[in-house]
Amino acid sequence: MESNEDTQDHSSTPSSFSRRRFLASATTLGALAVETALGAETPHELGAPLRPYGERSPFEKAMRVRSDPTGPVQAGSVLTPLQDLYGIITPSSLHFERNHAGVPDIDPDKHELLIHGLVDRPLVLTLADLKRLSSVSRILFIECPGNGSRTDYRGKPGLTPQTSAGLLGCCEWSGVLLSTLLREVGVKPEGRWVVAEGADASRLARSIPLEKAMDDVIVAYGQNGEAVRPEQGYPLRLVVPGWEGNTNVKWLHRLQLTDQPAMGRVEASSYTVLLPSGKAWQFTFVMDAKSIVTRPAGGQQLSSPGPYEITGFAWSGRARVAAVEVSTDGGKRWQKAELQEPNQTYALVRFRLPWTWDGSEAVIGSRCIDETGYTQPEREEIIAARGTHAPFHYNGVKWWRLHTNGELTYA
Ligand SMILES: Nc1nc2c(c(=O)[nH]1)N[C@H]1C(S)=C(S)[C@@H](COP(=O)(O)O)O[C@H]1N2
Ligand SMILES: [Mo]
Repeated sequence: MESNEDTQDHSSTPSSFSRRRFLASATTLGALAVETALGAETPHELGAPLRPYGERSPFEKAMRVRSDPTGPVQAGSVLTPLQDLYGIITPSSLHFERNHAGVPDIDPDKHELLIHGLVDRPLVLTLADLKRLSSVSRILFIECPGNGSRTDYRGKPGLTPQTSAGLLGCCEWSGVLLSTLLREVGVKPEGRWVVAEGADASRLARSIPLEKAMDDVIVAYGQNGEAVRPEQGYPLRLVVPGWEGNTNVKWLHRLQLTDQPAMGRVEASSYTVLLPSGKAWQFTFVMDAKSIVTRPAGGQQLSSPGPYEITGFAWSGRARVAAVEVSTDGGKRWQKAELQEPNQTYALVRFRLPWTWDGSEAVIGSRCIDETGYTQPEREEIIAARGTHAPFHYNGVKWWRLHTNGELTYA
C-alpha cells in the first residue's frame, strides 16, 4: 500500500507530495526501530510480577494541575489534562476535582442516604440497599460552569487546554436513577424540588426541580467500571446529565423533597451570572454547547510542517452534538470535522480533521453546533451580551495561534 503510494504519482498537489514524504520517512524510522527491538533492547530477564491493581507506565506523565497553586489545598480545584486524553473517557485518576472543603474519608458500610421531606414514606438506604435496585450506566460529561471563565474573558499567555478548560471530565457513571428512589418514597403533590446535600464539611447543597429529578438524574456508585473515586464523591454522588457541575452533589447523604428551592449558600451567591444591568441570572442549570481543540493547542510545539490531525472535544447540555466545525484561519473559513461514534447526548464527543500545516502562521479553533440549532458563540458575542463580570457559563470559541516556529499559544 504505502510503497504503491510512493511510486504511483497520481497527482502533484503539495499535500499528496508531503504525505508521500511523511510516509517515506516514517518507513525508514520504522525499519530502524525494528532492528533495535530485535537487538540489544530486548529484555533477557523476567519482567515485573503480576499485580492486583494496575498502574500506568512510569513513562507517562499526564497529571492534574491545580488551577490556583497558591490557594488552600482543600478548597479549590485540579484540572483535567485534556490535551493528553484519547477518545472520550476521562480516566478516573485524571478527572478534575472541585472541592469546597476537601475530600471526606467515608466508610461505605457506615454511609446512608436519607430521603425525606414532602414524601409519603421517608427512607434510609444503605449502599447494599441501593445495589439491589435496577441500575443504569451512562457516559456523561461533568463541567463546572466556572470552566474557562477566569482565563478566557481576557486570555493569558501560556494557557493550555488543561489550564483554560480543564474543569471538564467525561466518565461512564453507574447507579440508580433518582426517579426509581422517588417512586419508592412517593412524592407528595406539593413536592416540587429535590434538595441534595453532600456529607463533606461544606455540606454543599443544590436544589433540583422535580421534573429533572424524575427524568435522567443518577445516584451513582460507579465510575468507569469501578467504585466512584473518593475525589469524585465516594461512595455516592449525584450525576445530573447536561447540567452545571455544581449540581452533581458528591458524597451524597441526603435528599429532601421541598415545595421551593433551598436557596443554600452556593445557589444564592456563587452560581449565578451577574449581568451589566446589575441583575443576575439564577438557576442557570443547563450547560451550553462548547468545544475545544486539544491538539495542536496552546503549550504544544509542532516539529515541522506536514500532516497533522486536528482533534478535540465538543459537548452540549442542551442536546446531542450535531456538528463541529474547525477553522485554521481565525474563523474566515470553516470545515466540518468528523465526529467519533457513538455520539451520545450529554457525553463528550471526539472530533477529528486531517490537516496539512504549510509552515505559515495559523489560528486554529472549533465551534460546536447542537441539535437545537444553537451555535457556540465568539468571545465578543458573549461580552456584548453579558459584559465581563459574569464568571460562569463562558463558552466562547477558543483559538490557538500556531507560530511559524511551530510554537502554539492562546490567541
Ligand atoms: N458535596 C460536594 N459536592 C460537590 C462539590 C463540593 O465541593 N462538595 N463541588 C461541586 C462542584 S463546584 C463541581 S464543578 C463538581 C465537580 O465534580 P468533580 O470534583 O467530581 O470533578 O462537584 C460538585 N459537587
Ligand atoms: Mo463547580
